Amino acid sequence: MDVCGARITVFGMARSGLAVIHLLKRQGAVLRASDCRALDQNLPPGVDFVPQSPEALDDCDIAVLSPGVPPGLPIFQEAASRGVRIVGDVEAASWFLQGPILGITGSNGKTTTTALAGHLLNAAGIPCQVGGNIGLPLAAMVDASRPDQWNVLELSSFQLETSHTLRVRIAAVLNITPDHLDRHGDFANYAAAKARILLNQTPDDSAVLNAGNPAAAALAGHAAGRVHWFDAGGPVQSGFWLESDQLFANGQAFMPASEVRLRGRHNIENVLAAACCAHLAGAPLEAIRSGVVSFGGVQHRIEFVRTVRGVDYYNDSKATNVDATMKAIESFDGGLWVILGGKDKDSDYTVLRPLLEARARAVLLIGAAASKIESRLPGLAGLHHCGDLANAVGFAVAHARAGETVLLAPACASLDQFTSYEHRGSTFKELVRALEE
Ligand code: UMA
Repeated sequence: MDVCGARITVFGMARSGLAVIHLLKRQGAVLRASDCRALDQNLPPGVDFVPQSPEALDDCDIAVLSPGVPPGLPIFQEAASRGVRIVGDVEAASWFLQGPILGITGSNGKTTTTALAGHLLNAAGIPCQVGGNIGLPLAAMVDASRPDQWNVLELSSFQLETSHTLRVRIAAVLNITPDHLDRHGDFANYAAAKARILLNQTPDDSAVLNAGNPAAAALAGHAAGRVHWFDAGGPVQSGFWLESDQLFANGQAFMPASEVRLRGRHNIENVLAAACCAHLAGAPLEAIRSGVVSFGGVQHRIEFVRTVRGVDYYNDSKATNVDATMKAIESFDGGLWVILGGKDKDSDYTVLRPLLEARARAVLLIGAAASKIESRLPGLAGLHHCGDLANAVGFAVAHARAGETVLLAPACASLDQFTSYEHRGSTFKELVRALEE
């Protein structure tokens, strides 16, 4: 793609937008930067800043949107009617990326699966770099990309909805459950954004789908590539599965599930998906087994923090939706003090009731969504309004007994009280680390 001389406005000046600015500048584009807030970043010489307004689109050929900038905003509808091409950061970066893409999407588990897939390729000595929604913008990966190196990418619905020519050679869809409905409007739109990971596949490519998740499995009908299944519920026709506590690859047992260090059945699904992707990229089963055994997980995903006076503390700040929170709760047998709340995403909290009744000693509510969550769980025993994380941890310290577990798994976005889920998780860990024995 030749963008030399093209007039491009990049919207959203955080990690992705800035990386796109630097990439496109090197490609000779004429750039403008825009944001809905005041700029607190340094722009490269020759790049002007224009606040997010129709003027930012004057004389513009292409608008590049950072993932957090919704393409449904009126300004972008106007842009489209003016003939401006609207693309996301991943699409723009993909024009210049070398090497094949192994892409992973899903409502939950994609960061763990992406990190593990990269780890498995490393274990097998297969060159790769890892990035995308996991925290490294694709535009920042272009320079290091090579034709013989895999780009292992976590891809979000935000990034996929604005991708048009992106070709994902090995595309995994882990699960599709309601999330980001405030942005996508309804579940059908959200699922359609996820499905775009298969958009430009050819018969030479592979779709890796979760047979146990109906919305993910339904994508088989849209796959132009070969379909490979994974299933934590038993054998599948072609692919990876769990049966009798053994992980199988196309009929061959390759490791016991007990060797997986990550908690929870959902993490068995993540391991099966990552293993299937890595195998398709050329990793032998022995290397996959040793890679799985040496993988200790990623931060903010059911991350063990510390035991204080017999009480275990786990940080699952990445549980930013109801489904992730359910999976986190299911990973423990009971005795839970669950910290819930944050910025609501138009979520249905009523589905949490059976699990909370079965496994939670108490629910500690924080953040803007606290009252809504309470109203959706009327009469649930053990609900306490704590306001913020420090009070929730303080309450748990005062009341939890040895053998119980305090679990931050908020089912909400973090942005009412924190800058990101990472900020929320780090704050939790600091609070817990500061507790006295
Ligand atoms: N902004 C505008 N106009 C708007 C809205 C926002 O200008 O209408 C501006 C904000 O003022 C801010 C900037 O956009 O300056 C923020 O952009 P961004 O949210 O895209 O932030 P990045 O730092 O570039 O992070 C993005 C992803 N963020 C989102 O999708 C919300 C990161 O995923 C990703 O790691 C990073 O790119 C690198 O690829 C985070 C995330 O929460 C982890 N993702 C969601 C999820 O996992 O559920 C999808």
